[in-house]
Amino acid sequence: MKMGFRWFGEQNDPVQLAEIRQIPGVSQAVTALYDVPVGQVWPKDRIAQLKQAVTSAGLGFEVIESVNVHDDIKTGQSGRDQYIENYQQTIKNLAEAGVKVICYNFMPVFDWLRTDLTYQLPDGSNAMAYQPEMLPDDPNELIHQIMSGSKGFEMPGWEPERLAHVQQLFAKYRHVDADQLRANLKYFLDAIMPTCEKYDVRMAMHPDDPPFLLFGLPRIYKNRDDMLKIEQLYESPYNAFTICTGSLGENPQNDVPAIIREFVQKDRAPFIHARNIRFMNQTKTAFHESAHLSSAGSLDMYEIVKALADNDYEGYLRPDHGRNIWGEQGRPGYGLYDRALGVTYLNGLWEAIRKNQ
Ligand code: CS2
Ligand code: MN
Repeated sequence: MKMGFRWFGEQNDPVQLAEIRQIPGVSQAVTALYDVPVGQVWPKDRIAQLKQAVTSAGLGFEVIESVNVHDDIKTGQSGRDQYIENYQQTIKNLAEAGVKVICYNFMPVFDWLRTDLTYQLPDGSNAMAYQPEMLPDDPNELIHQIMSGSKGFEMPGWEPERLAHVQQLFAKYRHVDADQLRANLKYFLDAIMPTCEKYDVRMAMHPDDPPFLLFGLPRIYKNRDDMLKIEQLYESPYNAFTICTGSLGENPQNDVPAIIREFVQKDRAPFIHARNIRFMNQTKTAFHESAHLSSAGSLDMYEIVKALADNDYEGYLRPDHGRNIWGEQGRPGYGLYDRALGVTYLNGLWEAIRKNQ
């Protein structure tokens, strides 16, 4: 297992690479060029600069999260071929810099969704939460709340400049159901997989978060069945998954350790996001994120790490969202402290399980 830590870059991340370097057992920075517009080629010189920053801090530059996929590709618009060509070029450029895994997602319109980014836990820390009753039925209402600032936060994919065009975006998806979205994914995979195979870069798709239907938009990576369908679109170890324990775990039907076992055994899981969540109601439809410990949430992190250790997992793993603790401000879910505690706990589980094998 190779432990990574997400870093949002010099401009955007209050966490420094030098700090990440001091977390015991972290060998990789998981990062991206955040200012290249979606759909454009990532320039070689910018990749080289980023790599230089990461490697000179003593960390590896082998996992990118994310190279986002343009909505024209997801919706199958006529402009998609150009965007796909750009994506192929980005894969080549990243491969030349030694990148082995690219995390991406195929979520329509926006990335993850929460109803609160600073939900207060009993111990005084803050975490992100999702309570469906706080969500308006009409996405326009939520968009309005976010744009007017009354919600007080932004989420990836919900940036004001994007929301300005969000009506058009929703309109583009009006005729895209789950089968069509999968067909568009197949078109994309058919085009990029030969490049991935040639340059030895594995694509690792991130689950939909939360893993259930929202605002009538199609969602195609919610559970094991979805994964089997995606796998069949292009049979190759390069067509692979990011298994995000928190995202999949938000649906109590998902047996996360079993999913990990199956897909690690098949060599389709080069990247794992480890995170815990706690259900907040009887029906398990609401949750907040929690510290990584099993006892802090609803997921059994021991079983999750065991599923990896039992299968001699050699891929990459990073702690996913943590809480904001010890007065740390900054990016919700991505503070230094709680994720660092998560790393230490996960490494402890790993060592104990391995020594007992
Ligand atoms: C991440 C995702 O911040 C997060 O929760 O796990 O947003 C992830 O980076 C993207 O969906 C992957 O493309
Ligand atoms: Mn994740």
